[in-house]
Amino acid sequence: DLKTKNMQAVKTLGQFIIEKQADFPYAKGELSRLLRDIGIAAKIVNREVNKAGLVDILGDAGTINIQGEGQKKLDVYANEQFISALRSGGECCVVASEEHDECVYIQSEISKNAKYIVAIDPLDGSSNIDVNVAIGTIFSIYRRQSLEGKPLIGDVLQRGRYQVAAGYVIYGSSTMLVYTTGKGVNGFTLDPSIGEFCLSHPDMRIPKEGNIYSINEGNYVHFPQGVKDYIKYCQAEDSNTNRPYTSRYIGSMVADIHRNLIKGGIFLYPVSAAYPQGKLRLVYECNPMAFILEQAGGVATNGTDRILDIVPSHLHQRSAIFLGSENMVHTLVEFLNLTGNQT
Ligand code: P6P
Repeated sequence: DLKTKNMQAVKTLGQFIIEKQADFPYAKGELSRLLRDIGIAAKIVNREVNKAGLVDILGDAGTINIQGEGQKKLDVYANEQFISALRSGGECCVVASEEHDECVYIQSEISKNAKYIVAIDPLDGSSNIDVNVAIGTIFSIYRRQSLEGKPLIGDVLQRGRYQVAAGYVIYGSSTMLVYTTGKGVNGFTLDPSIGEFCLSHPDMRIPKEGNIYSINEGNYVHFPQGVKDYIKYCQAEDSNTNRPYTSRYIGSMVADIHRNLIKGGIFLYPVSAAYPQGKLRLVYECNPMAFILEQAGGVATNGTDRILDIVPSHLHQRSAIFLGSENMVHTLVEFLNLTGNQT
């Protein structure tokens, strides 16, 4: 019957991770356990995000993070949850978090020689918490290069192309976890009735064409000329190329990119007067999102280079980013090349 059929159709994140472990012949289960630990922390954070309006977890924690931004209690809480899950899971030897100036080294007996490194933005878009807009967690996983002992900063500042896995959680109308281990992208929706992320979006692919462009047009006057020209291109009438496009901008990176991944589109955060290097962080925002979008058939660039090829020089460095449907990003790059001034 339908109920049995539905029960059969449900595949939890845990079952999926174990099933896909077979994709990696030498896997001994460390990455599987690491992904499971992240999934568990995401469920705990989700519980607090969902009641943020009800308990005194809104408003400022009275502390300031490296970005000089007032920390909302929820992003401090999320940071603590993910780091403690990684600490107790024993598969991660160092965490680079948006909420910490320096790396957090996990030097317990079980973790100090662990194989993996995690870079994470525990709660991105936290300025949206108080207005009930979807927010997200973004994570990126590398294999350590140094052999043992305290990890080196070079273990953390690896090019995005060396990511072993990357994913995000979007705490929206439903809570989803979307991740890749380099063999495609899969999306899981949290079923609160069983407390499990269940496979809901297998093998996600971004449409090559799209008609959504996402950019904060309030910064228009400061954009490079090529970006201005591309925005006018998006707004021009041309039925042959399905223009004018639709403008959609939530102001929460995970939400904007998740929508474009499903519907097709381009997300743009160019340099601006306020952010001459771009606003979004290379290590724990741009690289994981670029890995996911490429794995879904999309493109991610800073205007001149593939995001995943950029050599990071410091933990919190920023980058311009243009990512999404292949044909849209390619058209944007043509506009940037026409004017010669990249980003
Ligand atoms: P702006 C949220 O603060 C964030 O870090 C990203 O989630 C989002 O894409 C971007 O900043 C929005 O920035 O300048 O448009 O408000």
